[in-house]
Parts: sequence; structure tokens; C-alpha cells
Amino acid sequence: MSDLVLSTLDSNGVLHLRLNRPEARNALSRPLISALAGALRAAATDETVRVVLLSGGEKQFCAGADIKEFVAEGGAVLEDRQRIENWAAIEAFPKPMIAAVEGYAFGGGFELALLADFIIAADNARFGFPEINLGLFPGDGGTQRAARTAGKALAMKLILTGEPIDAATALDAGLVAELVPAGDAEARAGALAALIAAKPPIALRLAKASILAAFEVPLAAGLLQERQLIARAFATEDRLEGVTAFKEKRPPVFRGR
Ligand code: CO8
Repeated sequence: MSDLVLSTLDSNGVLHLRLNRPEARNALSRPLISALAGALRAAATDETVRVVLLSGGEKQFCAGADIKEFVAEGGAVLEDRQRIENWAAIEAFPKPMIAAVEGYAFGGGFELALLADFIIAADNARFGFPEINLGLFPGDGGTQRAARTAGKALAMKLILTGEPIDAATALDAGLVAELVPAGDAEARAGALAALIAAKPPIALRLAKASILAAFEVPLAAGLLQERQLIARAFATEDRLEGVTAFKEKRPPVFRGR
């Protein structure tokens, strides 16, 4: 594992991945994206990993795509197959993933945070798409995910002005699940990750897939998919364990089967 992403797995099954390029404000160079994608590919098939907590440290979440990289290489960065595949691996991570945002999440950093299932933000957090000031606009999903998550008006304002919003505005817009005092985002996200890590892993994955379908398909197709996915949850040993534990008035122990 590269030291561009620090990785720790705790006994609850929470894998903490922390972006670690502070000298470049965690800018998403291709090696950093590759390290993150590699960690998530491995985590996707590692049964001991139940939830991922993604953070950028105390000062910033991430300053976005690596500007120096695409200045040096131009449009080639956009067409780089490996970069596209790595970003797709991050998007496709099937287990719960929570982002803890302290400070700013700009450009690709905001897009990365939007790939998490939800964001816990410090009250000093700021979210913005400054790409327009570079003659660009978000190119790693930001126009689509910001519009779907926050709605047209705020997405347009963010992307066309390049001006960031504060944490309270992001919370009001539904971009963020919860605000905490500055310095507490990792701890709060870690506590929620531990809570989720004790839930049945198959049902978690199916629930995530079902919610994400709401952003992809018409309602009727999403409802049909929900019915198919819940049938799979019904067939698991963990579902039996959950209802048995309820009847026996004891906490359930889920094994991911
Ligand atoms: N890329 C590369 N290096 C960066 C980036 C970045 N995005 N952000 C900061 N750095 C570097 C600086 O160049 C500086 O390096 P050096 O010490 O060698 O001069 C170092 O990090 C520290 O930066 P600052 O001194 O500016 O740090 P501050 O704490 O004062 O400010 C900010 C932090 C506010 C984040 C400021 O650095 C900034 O505004 N950065 C740029 C933010 C930005 O424009 N992000 C959008 C990037 S474009 C994008 O995300 C998507 C593009 C479209 C997709 C293309 C796909 C291929």
C-alpha cells in the first residue's frame, strides 16, 4: 500500500482510509487515485472489511484534481484508461462508505466526497467547484451528482460561480448528513461506521445498491429492483439470525451469510 493513502483496519471491521498528500492539499494525482482505488478494490472482497471511513485529515479533505498534472499532460489525463478505471472502482465500491470532511472539499475532492454514501462534515467545512476558474467544470461526476443531490439551482450556482458554500448550507441542501464541531468529523464518522459495521453485511450492500438505483432508473424499475434485492436479503442466514435474536430478546450476531 502506497503512503499516499494511510490505511487502518480496526477490530469492528471499519477500514479507515486517509488521503495523505498534505503538501499538495491531498490533490488527486493519478498515483493517489490509483492507491485509493487499489485499497477499495481489496476492501470490496475482504470479508473482514465491513465499512470504509474516508477522510483527508484535520486541515482539508481534498483540493481536487491535481492541477499540475493536467497542466503538464493536457487532455491526455482525461483519456487515461487507468485513471478512468480507477475512478470507476471508487464509484462501484459496494460496501458502506462514509466521508469525514474537515476543511475544504473542492473540485474532484467534492466529487470524491459525493461518492461516499454520506458525508459527516465539520462546521468549518466548505464545499465548492472552482473548476470554472480554470476554464473547466467538474469532470468526474460533479455536474450529475451535485444536481441529483442538491438540485438544479444550487448545483448551477456552485458550478457556474465557482464560489464555495459553507457546511450549514451543504447540510440544508442535503449534501451532508450531519454537522459536528471542527475536529470531530473523523470521530463521529468513525462511531457511525462502527454502528453500521455491526449490521448484516449482505443487507447493507443490497440496501446501498437499492438506494443508488433511485439515481439511475425510473421509479417503477427502482421499485422492481428493490423487491428483487429484498428477496435476496430474505434468503440470508443473517435475516434468520436477526429475527431469531429479536424473538430471543438478545443482540444479533451477523456473519455475512
Ligand atoms: N492540484 C495540485 N496542487 C495543488 C492543488 C491542486 N488542486 N491545490 C493545492 N495545490 C498545491 C499548491 O500548488 C501548493 O503547492 P506548492 O507548495 O508547490 O506551491 C500547495 O498545494 C499548497 O497550496 P496553497 O499554498 O494554495 O494552500 P492554501 O492552504 O493556501 O490553499 C486551496 C488551499 C484553497 C485549496 C488552494 O490551494 C486552491 O485553491 N487550490 C486549487 C483548488 C482547485 O481549483 N481545485 C479544482 C481542481 S480541478 C478539478 O478538481 C477537476 C478538473 C476537471 C477534471 C479533470 C479530470 C482529468
